[in-house]
Amino acid sequence: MQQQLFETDKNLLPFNGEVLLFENFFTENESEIYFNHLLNEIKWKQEPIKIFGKEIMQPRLTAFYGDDEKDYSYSGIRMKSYPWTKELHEVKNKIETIDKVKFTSALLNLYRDGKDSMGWHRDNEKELGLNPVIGSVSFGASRIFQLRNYKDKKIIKSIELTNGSFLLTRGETQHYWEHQLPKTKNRNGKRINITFRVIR
Ligand SMILES: O=C(O)CCC(=O)C(=O)O
Ligand SMILES: [Mn+2]
Repeated sequence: MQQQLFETDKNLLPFNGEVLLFENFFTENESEIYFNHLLNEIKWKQEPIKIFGKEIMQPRLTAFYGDDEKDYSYSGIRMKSYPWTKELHEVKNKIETIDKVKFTSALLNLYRDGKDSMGWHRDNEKELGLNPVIGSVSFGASRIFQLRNYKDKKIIKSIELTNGSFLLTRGETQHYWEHQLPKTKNRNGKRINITFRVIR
C-alpha cells in the first residue's frame, strides 16, 4: 500500500512548543461523511461553565467520548463520557499515524454558527500531563484559530482551520501559549471540532 505523506515542516510557534497544521488531512468525501455522522449521532449538549463564580452557558455544544466511561471534569463541570463511535475511532486511528501517541479521549465542539465561540485558554488540565499532546480535527465551516503569548497577550498567529484539517499541538506549548476561536460576523455555517487528548 502506498504511504500517504503529509507535508508540514512549519511550526506555527517561534519557540517554546510545537503547533503543526496539516491541511486537507481528510479528503472532502471523508470530511462530509464524518461531519454528517458527528452532527447527527453525537450526544450534543449545551453545558454551563463557571466564570468568576458565575454560571453561564457555553456558546457552543459539546460532548465527551473516550476509552472508558469515566466522567471527565473540565472548566468546573463534570461531563459524562460515552464510548467511541466507529467513525470517531477511524478518525483517531488516522491522526495517530502522525504522532506515536495513543489518544484516550476526545472533547467535541459544535459551533452552530459564527456567534458560537471559545475564549482564550490553555489545554493544561492536570490529567493531560506535563506536556499535553492535543490532536484537533475540524469538519464543516472554516473558522479562525488564534494563538497568543500567555505572558504579554500578544497575538502571534491567526490561521484558518478548514474542512478536513488536522492541528497537532505538543511539547511545551500549553505552558507558554493560549488559544481561542473568536466569534465571526461572517455568515458562517456549522463547524465541528474534535480535540483528541491523552488523559492519564
Ligand atoms: O474549536 C477549536 O478549534 C478549538 C477547541 C479547543 O480549543 C478546545 O476544545 O480546547
Ligand atoms: Mn483548547
